[in-house]
Amino acid sequence: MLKQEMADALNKQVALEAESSQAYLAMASWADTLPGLSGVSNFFFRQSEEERMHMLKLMKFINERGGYAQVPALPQPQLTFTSLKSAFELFLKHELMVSESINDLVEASLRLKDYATHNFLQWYVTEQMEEERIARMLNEKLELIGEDKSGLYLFDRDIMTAGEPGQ
Ligand code: OFO
Repeated sequence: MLKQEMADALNKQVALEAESSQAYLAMASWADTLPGLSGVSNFFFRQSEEERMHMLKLMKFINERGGYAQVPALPQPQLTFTSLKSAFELFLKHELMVSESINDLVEASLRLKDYATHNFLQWYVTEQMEEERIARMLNEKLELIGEDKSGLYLFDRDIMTAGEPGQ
């Protein structure tokens, strides 16, 4: 049975995953309106779906352990970006923030001696490591490319498979 403090903390994470999904959905739609960036747009649509899956996984866990997973109210995410680089910088910043939040949850689970939640959270720890790696790698690529149009063309093509095994 989940302690109230743990259930509340997990519900905050539900909201954060939902916010992440919305934030990346906004990035996807923004990129979708720009010429030649269908790879970037697809990438963010995919990320948005993944975040929703992370949210659902948490909700199921909370309910299965006797808590009540609450559907959160969401603020409107940022809708436009000054550049592709700024969108990807925000993506990395957001992932780092989510990682910190997961770390706080792990810490709370240990403090409350909730080892089932601690075990459940390991999946999120691993997932965040991978998402941070991808976000960093994409930011580094954009840094290298600068204003080079052919570089951007290749970036958009390569990002189609970013996040898949071996990438
Ligand atoms: Fe939910 O994995 Fe990133 O944020």
